[in-house]
Amino acid sequence: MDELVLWGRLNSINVQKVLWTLEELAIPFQRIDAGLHFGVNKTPEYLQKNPNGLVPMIDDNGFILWESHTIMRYLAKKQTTLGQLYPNDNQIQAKIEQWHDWYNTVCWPPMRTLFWGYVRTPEAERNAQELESARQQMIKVLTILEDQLTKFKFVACDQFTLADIPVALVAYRWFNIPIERPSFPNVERWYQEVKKRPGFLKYSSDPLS
Ligand SMILES: N[C@@H](CCC(=O)N[C@@H](CS)C(=O)NCC(=O)O)C(=O)O
Repeated sequence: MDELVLWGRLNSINVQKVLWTLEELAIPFQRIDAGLHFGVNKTPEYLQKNPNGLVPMIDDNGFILWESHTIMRYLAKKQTTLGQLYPNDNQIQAKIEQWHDWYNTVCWPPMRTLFWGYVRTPEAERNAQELESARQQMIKVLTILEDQLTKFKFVACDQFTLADIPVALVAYRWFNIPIERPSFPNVERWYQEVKKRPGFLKYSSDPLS
């Protein structure tokens, strides 16, 4: 059986979600750098597999899959002996999917603005008003997360699951950009916990780029 192939650069949040999941599940894989200055993702060969021209994408023995959260869930379902990340319980799985959708629609958009503004835009070109509005929006996002983490130890339930990974990668960005941050004690308590996971340490502890 061929080793799973992952396309994507190491500094992409969506690629990091998949890398962290692969680490948790101890799945062997090879990675091909793709995206931004690496190119690859806009070539006709790549676009034939993923017409969006985005990373990550995987090839699991000829089975092509894109969309980071879908890839994470696919990988977790493959490793049935290690089912803790995506427990075989319809309601817990639905909660995990709910937080994945929430990440896409509510959580990431303002964080993306802050990330691109502070990390990938020269200071002189930053739009202060847009950045402040995104910071305010992120405070609302974190208020929702704080409320959830007051009731549960982790994002979806009382155990670490696939719901924690994308949100922890957002938290890493939030805590590492030069902005004023109000205190969210339960988010901070949870973040200290998820930061210890080997997948976080291996793939998400480099300076933001
Ligand atoms: N919804 C997609 C979004 C994928 C996406 O936006 N990927 C970005 C990197 S984080 C990308 O490919 N950007 C173009 C590039 O890197 O060249 C997912 O979750 O996988």
